[in-house]
Amino acid sequence: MNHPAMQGLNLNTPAYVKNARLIAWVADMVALCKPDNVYWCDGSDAEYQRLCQQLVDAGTFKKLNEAKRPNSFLACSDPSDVARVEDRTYICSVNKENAGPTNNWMAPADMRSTLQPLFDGCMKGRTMYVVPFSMGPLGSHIAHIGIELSDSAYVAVNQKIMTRMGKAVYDVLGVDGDFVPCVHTVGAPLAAGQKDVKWPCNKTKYIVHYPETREIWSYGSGYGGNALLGKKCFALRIASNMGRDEGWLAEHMLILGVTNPQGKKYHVAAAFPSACGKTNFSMLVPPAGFDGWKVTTIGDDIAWIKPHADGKMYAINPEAGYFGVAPGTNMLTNPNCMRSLHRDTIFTNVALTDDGDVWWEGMEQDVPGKALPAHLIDWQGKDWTPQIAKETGAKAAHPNSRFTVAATNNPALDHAWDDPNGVPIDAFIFGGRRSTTVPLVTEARNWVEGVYAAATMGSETTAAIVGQVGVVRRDPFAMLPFTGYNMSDYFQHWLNLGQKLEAAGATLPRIYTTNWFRKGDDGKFVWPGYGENMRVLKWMIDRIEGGGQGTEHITGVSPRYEDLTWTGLDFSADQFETVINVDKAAWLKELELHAELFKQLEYHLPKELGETKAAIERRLAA
Ligand code: SAT
Ligand code: MN
Repeated sequence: MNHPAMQGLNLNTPAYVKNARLIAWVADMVALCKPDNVYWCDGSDAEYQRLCQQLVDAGTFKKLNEAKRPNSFLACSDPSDVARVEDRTYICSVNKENAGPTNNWMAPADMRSTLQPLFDGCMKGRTMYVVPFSMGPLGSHIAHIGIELSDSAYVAVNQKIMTRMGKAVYDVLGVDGDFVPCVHTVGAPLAAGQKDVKWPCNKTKYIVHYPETREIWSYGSGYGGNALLGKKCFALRIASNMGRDEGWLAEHMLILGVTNPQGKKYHVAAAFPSACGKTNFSMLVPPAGFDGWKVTTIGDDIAWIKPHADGKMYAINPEAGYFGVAPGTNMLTNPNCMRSLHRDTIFTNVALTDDGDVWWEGMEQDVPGKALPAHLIDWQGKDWTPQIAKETGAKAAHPNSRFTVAATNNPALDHAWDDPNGVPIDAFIFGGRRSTTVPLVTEARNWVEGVYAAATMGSETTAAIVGQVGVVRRDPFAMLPFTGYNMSDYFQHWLNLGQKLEAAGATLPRIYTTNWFRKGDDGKFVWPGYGENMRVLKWMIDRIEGGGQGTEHITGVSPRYEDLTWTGLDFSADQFETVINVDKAAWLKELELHAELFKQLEYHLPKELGETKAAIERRLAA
């Protein structure tokens, strides 16, 4: 073997790293990727500052105006590398059936021989960063450790914010602890003397998961979920496999706490597809008329949920920061988020103002009549003026532009956000983005009906994925791109877990579906959304407490106009009808789409789902 020792490259392994499997794996990866240097991240603030400065010197980062946005940076990516690449994402399980029809699959041996020549020498001229991280509070029985090897300093600094990253991970790992190996390269080796570009990446991209051996290999992209491997790759695709094997859930869900004026607290976990407002919902500010209500954030994107001995399901946020969508975020839509971004933030693909601050579309929507900035540098480094935007439609910020910020910056952070035991979940919400058909909110009458609703959820695509925006597709549990095994087996796992807990006498969390996105005849959203979603949240809590009323229909129970609290909002019964009504003709069409999905997922599809569909059809026909 072409070992690094034989090439004369020192691994520089720090004395505090004692895990034999880790050291051997790093040596193997160094031999394969052939970096010029190996750097073991310790996660210290000094290291963060040093790496950020290095990124500034390399032109990847621009330091923002220290007076306006202290300790913050802007990175602008290559225009070809701006979002997750679902068509390049693979689940390489031993058997094709285990990846299922919703995942790209290649036999592990074939994928390994495809990747081998790509990774061979892929880090030449670069430094390999060894990034130790814990998904979940360090040492929590729900948490897991990952080690990411990356040739991107951008990844290292983002991981410092997004995860519990640093030296302390090695104390938990010990000499023989387990970790998920994650290898990442931008796929842009440098020849001797070759000048680097600001955002190295490769046209060829592979985001690869080996579920049985719990490995992640990512090639060619430096962006978001393609490169920050703790997030979608580990915390969802690999962790969903762990959860299935070990009896827990890895979900694409925010987690929030909501406290009523009497001081009683509830916890809700809510799944929405990427870029559909999870961050906003997790930081919700109750509107006028909701004095004494408080919403606090535990997580904004991912939940790991385990049943405990008391029969309740407890959730932790495996992440430690938010990688949220910038456009549309403002003091009206999400004031807590805007306050989080005041300092210590990495922005990616937003626009730069002439005074060294950031801007994005929808940032100042809250100030009526406020003029647009007269001049900006857009995310591609070009001049932007309102005139240019008018003439060409050019966006100053990319629609999938992001901020990376620590959870601890969030003024609405829940005091239990870091609790190793997690928080007990009272309700699950599944929200699609649909301009028609699906009502504002529906409560499932039981667990199976809830699983059916989540499994058949549809949503219009957003800029978070490379491809066409606004296309309705089935997105079961908002997990279509993230379930790391056969989708029907995943449905079965949900059913089994519910059944097991119910049989043990537990009260299961209620399951709701929501749709904030219905449009009127004028093509505009009817429901005001954002803080006003509190009205829906309160109805759910009323239902949990046994007082909330509603009306039964084909897929569950929805509120009537009089069942929601309207104080402080001018929203008519007619408008409510537009967002809540269940149209028979539309649902007949909708059920055809469910049938299509079930046909695709036929292999191992739980029979309960077919039965639930038949029951809906009977109610429709009645
Ligand atoms: O790019 S990420 O995967 O981190 C964001 C998302 O698509 O939700
Ligand atoms: Mn997400």
